[in-house]
Parts: sequence; structure tokens; C-alpha cells
Amino acid sequence: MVGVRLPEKTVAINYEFRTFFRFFFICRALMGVSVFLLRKAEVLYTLTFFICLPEVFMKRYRWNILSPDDNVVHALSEAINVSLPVAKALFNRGIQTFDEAKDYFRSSIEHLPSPFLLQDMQKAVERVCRAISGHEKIMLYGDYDVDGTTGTALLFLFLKEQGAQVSYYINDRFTEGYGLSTEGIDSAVDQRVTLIITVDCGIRENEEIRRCAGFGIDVIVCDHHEPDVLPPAYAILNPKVAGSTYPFRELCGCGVAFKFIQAIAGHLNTADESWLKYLDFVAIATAADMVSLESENRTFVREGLLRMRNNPRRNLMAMFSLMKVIPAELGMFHIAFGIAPRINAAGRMHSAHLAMEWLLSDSLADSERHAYELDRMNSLRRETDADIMVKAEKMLESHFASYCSSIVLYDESWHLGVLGIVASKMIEKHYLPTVILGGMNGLIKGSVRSVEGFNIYEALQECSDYLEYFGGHHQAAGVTLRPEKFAGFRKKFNEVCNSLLSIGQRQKELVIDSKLALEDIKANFINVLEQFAPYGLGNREPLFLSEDLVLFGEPKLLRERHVKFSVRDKNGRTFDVIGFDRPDIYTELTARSHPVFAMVYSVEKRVWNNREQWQIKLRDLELSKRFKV
Ligand SMILES: [Mn+2]
Repeated sequence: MVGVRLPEKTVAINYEFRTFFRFFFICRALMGVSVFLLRKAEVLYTLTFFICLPEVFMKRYRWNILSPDDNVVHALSEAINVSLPVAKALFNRGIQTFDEAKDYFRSSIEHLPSPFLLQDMQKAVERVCRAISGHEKIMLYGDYDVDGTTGTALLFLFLKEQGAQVSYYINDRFTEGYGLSTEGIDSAVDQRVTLIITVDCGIRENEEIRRCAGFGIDVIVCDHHEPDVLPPAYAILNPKVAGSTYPFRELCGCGVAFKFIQAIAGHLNTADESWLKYLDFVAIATAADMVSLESENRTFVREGLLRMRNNPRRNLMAMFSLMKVIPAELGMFHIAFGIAPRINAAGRMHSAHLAMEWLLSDSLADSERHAYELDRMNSLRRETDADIMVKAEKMLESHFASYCSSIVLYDESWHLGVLGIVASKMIEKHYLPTVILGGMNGLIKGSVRSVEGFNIYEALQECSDYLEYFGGHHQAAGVTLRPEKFAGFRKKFNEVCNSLLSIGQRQKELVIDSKLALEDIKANFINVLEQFAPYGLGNREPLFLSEDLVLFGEPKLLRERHVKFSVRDKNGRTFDVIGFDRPDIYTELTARSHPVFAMVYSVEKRVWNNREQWQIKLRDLELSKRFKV
């Protein structure tokens, strides 16, 4: 990170971790050398050690402690009988009254908004029912990711059960790319399809939809992406369409498909269970598609998780056993890091059809066979991205020597299917706008990911002279460029990031709900806190801050990655702490005697050998300046 310009007033060490580290070690080295040269006593060296030490270990994140309105928080705490830190966490999630708290904690299926509030729903339902009764051929056209495939599977199974003649088409990620393709439309024409329903795509594909109309095919768009000029479709189901009266904008594509079957079921008067049974698919898609976990999405995920825990469908069961998960213990973590990557691995490494076959499989034998295939694809995917990560990390050393505000790495051999994952992992580690590129047909292609609050699409716009193609949004995008433009693009992109990135955007922020004393962590507190789940975008896990803590016993390092220790506060209360992927904290805590520190963490309840355990999950730590020697 050489050459970053920082306003003079800012204390650089807080934000420029790397710069300071280098600076510090150079100082230490110089001091050490001079001490050696001057043959001064050990004492002097020891002195420099203590002068510098308290500043060495910095917290990894910027701590943002929210300060909600005291009066409202007190009133809320009394109204619903929860402790002040819990009331603060609720306030920080936009909940200020008894009724709002009730909605938040007791969201239920009965309170889902009517699907007919979605514009064009009546028209779409009538069209699909006409297709069913007229034995027309219906084609579902889905995207290849989790959202697209689960949404397609849900519509496919539901429509089939209603007696529809239905098929599906999923693009090849590499040869066809995203959205309605020429090959796909040709295939519909060949099969004499008269109705196409898009899932998780279609809202900006005006040309392709016009082409369908030319062949006498009606198109119902079932999408959640941001609309532009609306396509000439028969009906458009999308809560983001301008003028929509639907109360919630943030449904995922599978969520829109779910509203569609809810409406069809209402129209055909079938039993509620005929559509409710797909809540598991909706939960998986909602958790995987990075949509906000508020309102209706919260209900989807909660209810879907309950179904998967209590009565999982056979294909899910087969996957759980490969993941070594007991259904009753299934949580968001397992969807995000177990189920979703396995579904996505199919399209990334081979073909999304593998995922569709698994989603649609019903017999025990098929379920197991297809789940095993997805598992294998996922292992392959994992090896591939781990491989690229190692090479990318090596490249970084020379990269950082020339560029300090972005990461742009390219290797012709890198597998295009995993570049997005690698870019996200890079950001997790280095927290800078990142572009990871591979080669395809003589061109360079790849994925762009951004840090919070930094509009990557705008940054790419400024580099458009170097790009053949770019598309995406604030946080993620894709680019294509010619090999001879690579060096220029890398330089320009870094310049743009350097001038647009604010100081705050260079370090990840931890939003802290409240300060907390360890003795306030009691059964009641944890029981209420548990009901804040499921966590995700739009509903982050509550984080707390405790200060003036000391170690109790020796810290341990688990699997060379995770730090585990016990803390004690000034009142003598002790707690077990686990910090995932923070070996740096282990090193710091063991390097000094009697450290005093502050911690940011979440609290969770775990069942271990039939015993309930409370655990503090460490997110960040800061050593106190008032340390004892
Ligand atoms: Mn989607």
C-alpha cells in the first residue's frame, strides 16, 4: 500500500494497516540496528519495545457503535419486556413499537401479501390456465444459478401436478451466457411451444421477447431484476416494475415464481399445501441470492427452514447426508455454505442441468445419484478456486508494489466459472475493489467485486475505453477485454479506485448494536436474541461490544486457524470465546502477558452432546492502551 494519499488530519495507522506495519517494522529494525551498533545496553531496546507495542495490534475493522434514541429504546424495552441491549438491537433494525416487534418476531404464512397485488398477475394466471386446459406446450426458461434453477424446478413440479405439458430450458453459462438465447428460442420453436415463462431473467431482454412474439410464442416474465424499458411480454411479474402496488420489492426470482404458483393455486382452488410445499426451494433461493431478509423473505426463510428440518424432501435428505448435517440442526449457514454452492457448482463446472435433475429427482436412488454428482462438482469447484487463490496471492506481492487501491489479476488458464468466488475471497482478505480475470477464445473475461458502498459499475464506466463489454451493478459486475488492453485497464482501474475510494471505504465496518456487560448474557437474553434469526442482508446478526476484559487461562489455536480462549470481566464473569479464522488474534494474545482488551462479538446458543452451551463468537478485538506489564 505504498503511495496512498491520506488527508493529514487522519491518523494513518487506523486505516493503513499495511503501511503502518511496514513503517513499524522498519523503525524497529532501524532501532535494533542502531542499538546494536552503539552497543547500548539491552535496556534501551526493551524500552523501544514497550513504547511501540501497545500500538502494534490494530483491530481489523472500523467499529461503528450505533447510538439509538434513548427514550424510544426505554419505552420499547418496557413494552415488550426485553433488556435494553435487545431493545437497542431492535431499534437498529427499524423496530420501534410493540406491533412492529410482533411482526418481526411472529411473521407467518397467513400474513403473506396477496400475489394478485403484483401487476399483471391476473392476466398471467389466466394465460397459464388456458395453456393447461388447452394442452399447450409451456417452456420454463430459467437462469443457471440457485435462484433460477430452484424457481424453475418449483414451477415445473407445480404445473406438472396441475396437468400442464411443461418443459424447461437452462442456458449454458459459457456458450450462451445470461438470459434468453437464440439457441433457447430456437429450441422452443422446434418443440412447438406457445408459452414461455422466464424465471430470474427476461426483464431487460426486449429484443429476444419480441422475437418470441414473432414466432407466436407468448412470454410471461417472472423476474426480480431492475427493469428498464419494459419488454413486449404478454405479462410481466416483477415487484420492481414502476407503479407496482406490491408491498415488498425484494423478492428473489424464485420468490416471484412462488407468488405465481400461489396465485394459480388460488385460481384453480387447489389445497394450500400444493404450493406451500415449495417453501423449502424458496428459502434456499432467498438465502442464496443476496436479497434482503426482511418482511416476506424472512417468512420464506423461516418457514422453509422449518420444513427442511422437520420433513425434508428426499433429494434434500440425500444432500444433507453428504454434507453430514442432521436435518434438525439445519441453519442458514448450511444453505449458504453447503446447499447453494453445490447447486451452483453444476453450472460453474459442467452444466446447470445436473442441478435441475437433482432438484426434480424424487426416488431415493435418483436423489442419491444426483446429490452425489453435485457434491463431486462442488469438490472440483473447491479445488479449482483454492488453486487460483494460491496463485493469486503470490501475484499480489508484485501487484501491491505498483498498485495500492485495487486488485486486478489475470491468468489465461483460470477457470471462468469460479472467478467470482475468488474475487469475493480476495475482498474478504484484502478489502479492495477486485477484478479477477481468465482467458476465453482470445479474449480476457472475468468478475468484478466491490467493497461496501463503492459503486463498481461507475468505476468501470470510467474505464470503458479499455473494455469490450461490461455489465452488472453496484457490488458485482462482469467484464470482457482484449489482451492488449489489459495493462492499460489495470492502471486506469487503479487510478479510478484511488480517486473515488473514500478513507472509510478502505476498511470494512462492523456495525455494533450495543455495549454489553458479560453478566447480562443470560438465558432470557439469548432466547430473545435467537428469534432475530434468520440473518443475512437487511437483517444482520446483532453484534455487541464488551470492554476491559482479561484472559482466563491460555488461548488455543484450533486447526491453525481459529482462536479459542476464555475471558473474564471486572466482575469476575467468565465466558468461552471462539474466533473463526483469526489466528492473528491468537498470536497477539499469546505474545504479551496479561493483555486487557475490548471485543466485538455475537452470542449464540449451541447444543453440544445434548447440553446447551452459550458461546461468544468473536468478530474483532482491540488491545487496551492501559495494558499491564
Ligand atoms: Mn436472482
